[in-house]
Amino acid sequence: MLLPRRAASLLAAFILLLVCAPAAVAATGDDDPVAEGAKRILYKAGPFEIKPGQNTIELEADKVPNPKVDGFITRIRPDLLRSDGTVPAVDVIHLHHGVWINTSRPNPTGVGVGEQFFAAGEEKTIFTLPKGYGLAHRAGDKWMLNHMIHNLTSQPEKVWITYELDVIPRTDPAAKRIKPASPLWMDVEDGKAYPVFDVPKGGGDGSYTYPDDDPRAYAGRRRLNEWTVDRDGVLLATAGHLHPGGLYTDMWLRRPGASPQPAAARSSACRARRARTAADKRRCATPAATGDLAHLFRSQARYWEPAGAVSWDVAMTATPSDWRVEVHKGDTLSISATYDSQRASWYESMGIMITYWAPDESGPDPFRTKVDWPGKVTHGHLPENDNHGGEDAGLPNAASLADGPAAGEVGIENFLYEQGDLTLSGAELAPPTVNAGQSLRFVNRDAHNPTGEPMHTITACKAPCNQSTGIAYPLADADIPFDSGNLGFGPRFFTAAANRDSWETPKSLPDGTYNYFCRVHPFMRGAFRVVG
Ligand SMILES: [Cu+2]
Repeated sequence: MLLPRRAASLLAAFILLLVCAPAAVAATGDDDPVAEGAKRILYKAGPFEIKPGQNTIELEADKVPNPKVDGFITRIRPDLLRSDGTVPAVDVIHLHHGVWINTSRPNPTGVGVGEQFFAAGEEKTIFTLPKGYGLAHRAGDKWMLNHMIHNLTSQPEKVWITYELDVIPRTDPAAKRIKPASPLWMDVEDGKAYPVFDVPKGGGDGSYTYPDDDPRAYAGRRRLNEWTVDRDGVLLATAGHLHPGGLYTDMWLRRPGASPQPAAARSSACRARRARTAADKRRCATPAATGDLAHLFRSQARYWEPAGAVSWDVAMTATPSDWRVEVHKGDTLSISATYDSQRASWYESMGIMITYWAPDESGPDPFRTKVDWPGKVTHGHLPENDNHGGEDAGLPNAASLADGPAAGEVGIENFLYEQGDLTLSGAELAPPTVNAGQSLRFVNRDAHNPTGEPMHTITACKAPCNQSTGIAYPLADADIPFDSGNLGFGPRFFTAAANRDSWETPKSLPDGTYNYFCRVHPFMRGAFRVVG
């Protein structure tokens, strides 16, 4: 069943690809100096009315202002703001992704409505081009925003997506010294409207690299994580986008017929001024390339989150400001994304690296010179990530509750699981039971309206899964994982929805009490029991 949706969403389904949240590029941070000749200006897209529990992908073509002068953009800092000027807490409302698209220029790496030149999620990477380069902007360029603002509560919200730009007007003398840089959109699921993959708990070898560790990735399709370089040039900057659980993204270059020259790599790398520490010197002994494959950069997730790689309290490293990599026409650029798989499953994960390059320029050859030096995070801990959760919330331990009815079906309505929800009381609190070998069916009745949402999930979490909700709790960390997908409806392609309203528990579950939560609204907690 496909429910009708707004015209804008249909447009969305028809177009685009891509998505989610990255943000790109080079080092420094929130206190970087304004580039010579540049003005730092705050732009606000919106306001966006966010429905209770919203989890939809939207395209906004009208409310996305941009500079009214010709010039160069050298830095972009993204954020989300409420009408009172505060940044919403990430456990209440968060920017799942925003992708900035210049519809006045084509997308160089794939299909789409335009040049996808920037993106951000809650990692809020600050994009700074190396000195001397800028993204060319023309007054009159039309910008569009593909955004997914995720409301983790049942309360409506109103927010703006903001982007602070450093702009050097074409008329400023400094603009004469700026060379144009162009974006390359690199995505492990490039071309998809919702480019996600799942990381199963226990998958891989403690960490799970996509696509390498998924034998079904790209089955029968082109390798979506690759792009064949279409002209000579030099890469200037990149940074990775990951979701919670993500550890790093890698970028590689394959050059047919190339072979590394380790001696040259060693000598040049170890003479390089960055090879100061013992770790750097050890790295000097490692050629940047193996065979015809060169490693270009690893964008590392630095978790400020005390619990580790489990929340949005993270910053990514971006390439050092002097990172340059010469690429040749016919080379293949590729990326991969690596997640922790020991602690939890990570559903609907992403791996994206927005990269900037200067076509027709030259630079260090990665088969001769080591280029994959460590990057630098673009910001520290952000205060919107202060509620980590995981404290006593006064909810019961489902394992100690009496059996509930053998319901057969559990409805979800008004953000409540109707039987066995840990926030209910009396008879409704008791976990519904299902006989071993049978299934319990969940139905999202909240989606039974023309919008098809809010979506809900039934996602296994480790017992007792009854502590307070925050950015790091609960997690999809049960030893026996299961997940319903997003029960609800959206456009056929341009949605996170499973486009069904129900899900049945696996028949293979052994006897016991199972805790679960809603990934979309993690304050929603429930339990059911399999009985022999
Ligand atoms: Cu929900």
